[in-house]
Amino acid sequence: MKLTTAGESHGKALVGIIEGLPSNLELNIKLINHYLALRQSGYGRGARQKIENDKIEILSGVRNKLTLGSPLAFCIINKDYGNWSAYMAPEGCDVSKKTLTAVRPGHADLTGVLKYGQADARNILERASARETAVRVAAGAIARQYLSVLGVEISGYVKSVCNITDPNIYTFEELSHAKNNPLFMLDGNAEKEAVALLDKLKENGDTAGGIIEIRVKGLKSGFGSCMQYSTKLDAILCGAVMSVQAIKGVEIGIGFEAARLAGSKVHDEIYYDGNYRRKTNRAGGIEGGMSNGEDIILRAAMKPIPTLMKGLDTIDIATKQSAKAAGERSDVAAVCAAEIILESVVATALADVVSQRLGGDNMKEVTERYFALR
Ligand code: EPS
Repeated sequence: MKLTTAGESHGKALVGIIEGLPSNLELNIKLINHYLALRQSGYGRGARQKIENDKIEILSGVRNKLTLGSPLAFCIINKDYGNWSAYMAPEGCDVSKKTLTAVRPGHADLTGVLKYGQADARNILERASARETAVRVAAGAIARQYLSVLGVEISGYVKSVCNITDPNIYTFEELSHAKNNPLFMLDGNAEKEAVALLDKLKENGDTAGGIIEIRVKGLKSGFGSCMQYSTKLDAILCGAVMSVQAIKGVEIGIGFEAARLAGSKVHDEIYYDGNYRRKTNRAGGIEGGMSNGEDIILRAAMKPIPTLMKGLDTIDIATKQSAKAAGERSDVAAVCAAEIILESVVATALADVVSQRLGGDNMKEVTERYFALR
């Protein structure tokens, strides 16, 4: 199951093509739109989200709610294109009106213009923008529906915003409450502090990142492989997570903490009660590059958004003079969006791993093969 995305942030539309979906997967389109709306929500989002009302339009691969086994093509229309067609239209437009030359530290702007031979960083940022993640959320919502038939569920929450951290550990079921809260956090006190911090940062024209925890429940053991480096489940999931804009670190299970502890405090001891079980889950559900049947636990660090309203010191590439980086408009924090995006990319990567092991041209074959596994 492979996803290809296309689209510029202020172009006509974002586009996705998913290949490798089996036939007869029943899709709930409302659910896809629900996740798209969640991606747009959360405290700290900017003015763009008031313009957009992201909805999937399926163009091929589905008939009467059922997948056909053919490539599933879809688009999400950019409503803001109405305001940008004069500067973005492929048919011809005035590109001089919306140039960005005061390149933003931390964004793709400078390296992108040098690599692609551009004089205007807009030709870079339009594609590098995190708006592209709307496609990944829509695809993830489809992948989730495939996994859900197999009893595999994905959830998560925001663990930290900037330096404010929720120290608690939650059950998978408790995570479902997170999305009712303004910052998708579960600890009310931490969230209140985080909201106040974001308000202060906004006043100062600054931005914040955070830590997001994602969990997968119900995946049987043996997905991913120890036989070839490129097929290791942890490598695949970390790669998917790191491909999301602004993600700078990923850990699985106790992650970096494992480096500071003795082996006896790290590895999960095994017992047997009719099934093989582990006393703890510090490995985060993956051993030897394979799922071990425990919940997969993954945390990702998101850096602060690099578009700061107050502007950082930079160079204007048109004049080579010192300048303040372009402000545009910006989110103060997009940790809630990132939480939904990370659930989505994990779903898509996992659906690919599952479908590679099971094969199956239709959902009947897929489910029979999955439930026949030990
Ligand atoms: C985003 C849309 C963008 C930004 C943000 C993500 O909208 P605009 O550029 O029109 O304000 O809000 O993009 C970035 C953080 C970025 O660095 O490009 C979205 O829909 O998620």
